[in-house]
Amino acid sequence: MKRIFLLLVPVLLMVAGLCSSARAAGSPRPPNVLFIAVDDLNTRIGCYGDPVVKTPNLDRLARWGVRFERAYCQFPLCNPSRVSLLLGRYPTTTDSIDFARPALLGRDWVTLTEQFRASGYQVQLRGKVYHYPEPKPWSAGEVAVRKEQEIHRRNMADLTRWEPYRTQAPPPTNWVKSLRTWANVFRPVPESERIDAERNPKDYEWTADVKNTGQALELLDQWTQARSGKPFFLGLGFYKPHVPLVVPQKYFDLYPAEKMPLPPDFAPTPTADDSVPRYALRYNLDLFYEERPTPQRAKAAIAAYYACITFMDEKLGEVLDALERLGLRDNTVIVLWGDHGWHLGEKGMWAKGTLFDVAAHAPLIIVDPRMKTAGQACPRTVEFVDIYPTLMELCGLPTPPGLEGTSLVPLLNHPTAAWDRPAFTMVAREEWLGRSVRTERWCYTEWDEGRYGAELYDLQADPRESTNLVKAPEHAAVIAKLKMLLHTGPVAKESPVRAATRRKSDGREEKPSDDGLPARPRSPTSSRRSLINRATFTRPWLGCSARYARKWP
Ligand SMILES: [Ca+2]
Repeated sequence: MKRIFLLLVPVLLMVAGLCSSARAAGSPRPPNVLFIAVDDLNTRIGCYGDPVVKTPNLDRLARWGVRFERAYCQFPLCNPSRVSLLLGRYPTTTDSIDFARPALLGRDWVTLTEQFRASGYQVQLRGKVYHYPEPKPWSAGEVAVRKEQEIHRRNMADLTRWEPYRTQAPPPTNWVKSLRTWANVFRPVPESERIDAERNPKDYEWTADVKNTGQALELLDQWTQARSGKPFFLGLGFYKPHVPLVVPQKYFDLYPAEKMPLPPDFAPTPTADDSVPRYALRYNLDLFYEERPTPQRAKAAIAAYYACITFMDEKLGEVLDALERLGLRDNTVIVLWGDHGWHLGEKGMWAKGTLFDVAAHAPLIIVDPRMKTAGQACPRTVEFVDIYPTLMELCGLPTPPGLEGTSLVPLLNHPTAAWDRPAFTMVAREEWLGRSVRTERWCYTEWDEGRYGAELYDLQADPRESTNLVKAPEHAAVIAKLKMLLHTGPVAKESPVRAATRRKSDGREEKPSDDGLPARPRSPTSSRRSLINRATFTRPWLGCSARYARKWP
């Protein structure tokens, strides 16, 4: 009991400090916040220049605020990206690099939503904001947090319950085998399924978006009528366009498959030239698992992704309409982000989990009705860890210690102002990381600190990252500078948990062979982290080009 009290003291002091500072400032009521997360939404959006998609409401939102043209996630996978954003720390700090939730217990980390709650906001979340339900804050006390962690651990241990909204398939008995049944699904909702979905809306992602949007509208109505004087923070997370790419027929009707453009570097399997380290490629899982799509199949999948975006856009429009109808637009800050990018056939890959721009780059739109920059685009390089401190500044709340991003308010005021911060994105392979640093011109990536290769792309001359310049002597100075950013910057450190894993595995690690490639993949271990990372990368011969298949031992 005494320990719990001691743990709570700093939190109580902090909460008291927040309340008193807000009161002392005597400032007008802070703005409301509408915080919109969109699962697996890349920048195939009208206002980002996509010529095919129909996104009138995303485009409307961009006209209300500032659209960040070069925003990067910290990790191109749902859970680690969201954990990083909502804790305001890089994945090397959170140590969340897969589907596991970080251990918040005993750490004085305050999540974004908890910080708003502690600051007197009415906080409600609907849909997928965190990857899992909102974590219990440390201030809830040791017993509550431990109980929540135990439930989470059990859920993770039981892989048949993994992401339960994926009910397109029967309950899997094996996580990898289950991919065969739920992956590769892209089609309109059949009539019979639609009826079932209405009867049991929890089971279907697209109806969950309908339901959650309805609940968000009810909350906005209630808060407006209640006139409590308290600002609100409404988090709304859309599941679409995450797979399965299934929405009603009318959205598919907008996108005739035969008219969909294929990327110039489309290939039936993950493909890159020999200069690209093979770890840069990722085995297709969400779409075209164990399948080599024809151009026709690939176009049909692209049409389905667009259909899902337009479906989501329509739901977004209902919320924006409500803000206008209820007179909330003038005092509501809006942030919309997609949790990472998404391959649609580029380099023969589908979905997420690579460090190429198409997977690391994601949409970010921030609206503050007090600003004079509505409708402008910001060309500077920004990161998702910047969102937390930005919201603190926009709402006049104190920034908790330990945040690793920088407030974007200077860019919201002057979108083309000078800005020299790079963006860091990482991804897990086996039991180590690939790390990228991006500036406005360059992207430099190292795989396991360069042990398994490196890449350099000139994003201005080669936005599709088709030519790896890492061995070009004329770029040695640029590489040295970028290498320094990776090795001395905020993601250089290895988290304590990962460091322990590495020390444990060092004894059995095989030395790279003469060509710098590992002799063979490590033998499977029983750890869940290893299982998931291996599932997303091992057996590449099933998905990679023949060239890569030959290289793999
Ligand atoms: Ca996602």
